[in-house]
Amino acid sequence: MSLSSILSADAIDCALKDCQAPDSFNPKKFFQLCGLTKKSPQEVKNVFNILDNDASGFIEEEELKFFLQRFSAGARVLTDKETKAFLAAADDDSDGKIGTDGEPHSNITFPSSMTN
Ligand SMILES: [Ca+2]
Repeated sequence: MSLSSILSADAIDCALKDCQAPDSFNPKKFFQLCGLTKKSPQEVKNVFNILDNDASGFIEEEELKFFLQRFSAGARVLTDKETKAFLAAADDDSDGKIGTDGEPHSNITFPSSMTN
């Protein structure tokens, strides 16, 4: 499965164009622009699984850095500042990675605060 089978190419394009400049990335706005906020919990989880490149059940800082490139190979990498801000916004329990601790693996996804 790829992100383009879940999200429309136009929406991905629009979301990537909005954050072309370094340090302009805003995860919540990106999720809105790429259409993720309108997707079902299962579809959001599918996106999470694609971004979790090593299938660890979490999105770690290293995976987050290449977040935009998972949407389009030609996109830039996130700056350290953006990566840390993204992590801080999505990491509910401050363990340095995205995903919910203590939940069954099947429930791990983005916190709803990011996708609503
Ligand atoms: Ca991972």
